[in-house]
Amino acid sequence: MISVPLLYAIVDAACFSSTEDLEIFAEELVAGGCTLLQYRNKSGNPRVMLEQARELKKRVGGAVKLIMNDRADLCLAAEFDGVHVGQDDLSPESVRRIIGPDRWLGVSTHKPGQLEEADQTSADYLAIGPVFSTSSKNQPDPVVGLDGVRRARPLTRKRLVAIGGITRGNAASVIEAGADSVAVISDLLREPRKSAEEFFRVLR
Ligand code: 3NM
Repeated sequence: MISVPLLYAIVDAACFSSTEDLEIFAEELVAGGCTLLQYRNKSGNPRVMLEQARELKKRVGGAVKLIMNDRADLCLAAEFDGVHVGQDDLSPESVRRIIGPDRWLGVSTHKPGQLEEADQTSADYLAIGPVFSTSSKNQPDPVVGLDGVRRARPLTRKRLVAIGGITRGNAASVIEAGADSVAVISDLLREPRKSAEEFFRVLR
């Protein structure tokens, strides 16, 4: 069983105007105590993605686990520690065949049926969301609320990561509802180090 930290920080390339800014953000998160980062780039230019991922690996790879969103091939190419896939990406088992038994595999789910299905795979952790409304994702699924987290908890023994609209203000309630970890984009952007520290303070 993997051990996920309480805060799962997502570095979304769409939020930065340069690779340098993205790297500085990642370094600040690490300084704030983050030990798990996901690199997300929905614009999907694979060359840019690999370049940024390699830079991240160089700058913070020694200190944190790095998860590649969507792309198993780029996970291997950048020597990341895992892959996170959604419902429309390669299936968890296809990704597992590519990344091998040791790298982490996470799967996004948005309703109980998807969670139960993903629970039958070799995924290491399952994400459930959006818990609250979010502006960081195009066409998000319907909000599941804290009740959605409570309902998800008994459906899997895998690590449960909640995502979507989670802030320092509501994170504790999400963990209380049964999540093992909260995944966050927006509420880390403005002051990454301070925000990460505050997340850990309220979640402890
Ligand atoms: N996935 P923020 S919600 C990337 O429901 C993502 O699966 C979601 O960003 C899901 O912390 C989401 O800014 C956006 O709300 C999370």
